[in-house]
Amino acid sequence: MKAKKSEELFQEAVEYIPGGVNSPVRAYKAVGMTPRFIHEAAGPYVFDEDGNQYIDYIGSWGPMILGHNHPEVQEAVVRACANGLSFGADTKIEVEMAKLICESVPSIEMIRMVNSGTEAVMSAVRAARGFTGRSKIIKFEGCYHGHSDCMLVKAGSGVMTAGIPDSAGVPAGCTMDTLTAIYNDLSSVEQLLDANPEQVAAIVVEPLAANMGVVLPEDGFLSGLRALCDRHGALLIFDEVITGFRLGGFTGAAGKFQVCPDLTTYGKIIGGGMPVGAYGGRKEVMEMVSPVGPVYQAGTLSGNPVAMAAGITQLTILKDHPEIYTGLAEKGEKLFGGMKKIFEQYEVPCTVNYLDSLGCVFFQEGPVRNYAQAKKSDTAAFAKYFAWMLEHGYHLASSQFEAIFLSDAHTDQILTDTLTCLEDYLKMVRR
Ligand code: KE4
Repeated sequence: MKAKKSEELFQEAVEYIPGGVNSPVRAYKAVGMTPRFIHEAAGPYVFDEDGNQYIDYIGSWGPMILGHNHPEVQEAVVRACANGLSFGADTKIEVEMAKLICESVPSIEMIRMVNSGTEAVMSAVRAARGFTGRSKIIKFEGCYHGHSDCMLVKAGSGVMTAGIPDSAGVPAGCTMDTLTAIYNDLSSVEQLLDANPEQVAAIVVEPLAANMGVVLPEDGFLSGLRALCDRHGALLIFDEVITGFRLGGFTGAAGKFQVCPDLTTYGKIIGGGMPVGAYGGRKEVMEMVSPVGPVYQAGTLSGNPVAMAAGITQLTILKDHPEIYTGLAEKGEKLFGGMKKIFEQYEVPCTVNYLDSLGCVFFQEGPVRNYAQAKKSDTAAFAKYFAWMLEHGYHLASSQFEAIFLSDAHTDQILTDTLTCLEDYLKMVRR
């Protein structure tokens, strides 16, 4: 596929934007290729500036669960624009959005809109610290919760090690209260809690990890975190920026795994493709937040009416059509289960982790149940597979440590064709 216009645009982009991208993962650095500049999208397709069509398995990193440019979402945005783009004042639609989520998700009694997942997690952590009066938080190696300073922590080692910044520009003081545990390892969490008695405000976890590739919570892990939080007086924060309103249905991972967090963060799907994040949970915690309580948090475009129109339309479609979720689970089984079989058939060492519409291919024997194991993957082999799939019209996340996002728009034929393309790749590699 020719990529002349993308190459020209990328050359210009790097002159004006760091790395030529507004978010690092888009730079294709992990695969050493020129990123494709997307001109438009519809349903399961994206089209680049050179006119190439791709089946899209990124879906804007999760928001496009109904497929791109869903007509009802687009119409709602156009209608909202006609009334004005932003008022910086209360609007009816913000109340409708908050009510929809609070009435649908058992653990959410109150919710505050923000503009990104990063902002949602940053604010939820602040609310938890304000509510408990404690400073420390526990996160997990390999989990990503946005780029707020306290979350940019090098994978910790040892129980007593204070968090070490994992980015330049983050002072040690910002991460010294961030402790790092091992995903699916409750004893690593218990050690940190015991070593920091009555100091941990919250445990922040991706209830299904999707930023080290996809790693599923093992039986008892999430319920174990719930029990540890109750025993130690810490809050449990589910970062559902990816899993929210995707995994297992409208009530997300909390519903799927039947574990009730104290706070939940959202992003992506609740914006329908527009910049929206949110955090919510127990009323007594959320009422710590300004202007009711002493925890400050604000945002010029929070609850923006156009963004709310996109988000509430998408959420309403999902709520009114639960069959979409059974369909997504079936699509996931067909695609990821099919990939698993093909890799086994061609005796290529791969581990396919998946649940419902989220999955990924680790180029290694496996199993992959935490970050240390995920890091053993053959990223060079991933890059070759990525390049083949892109060349043959499949737009995948350009990193071994990201997810494949399925949408309602991915048809059975598209999944069959994707599996055929994978098989053709393995035949070529094996020759
Ligand atoms: P944003 O600030 O990018 O809206 O959300 C941050 C965030 C928080 N929590 C979880 C679990 C997330 O996955 C994310 C962001 N996800 C990445 C995809 N791995 C966004 C893609 C990007 O960084 O461009």
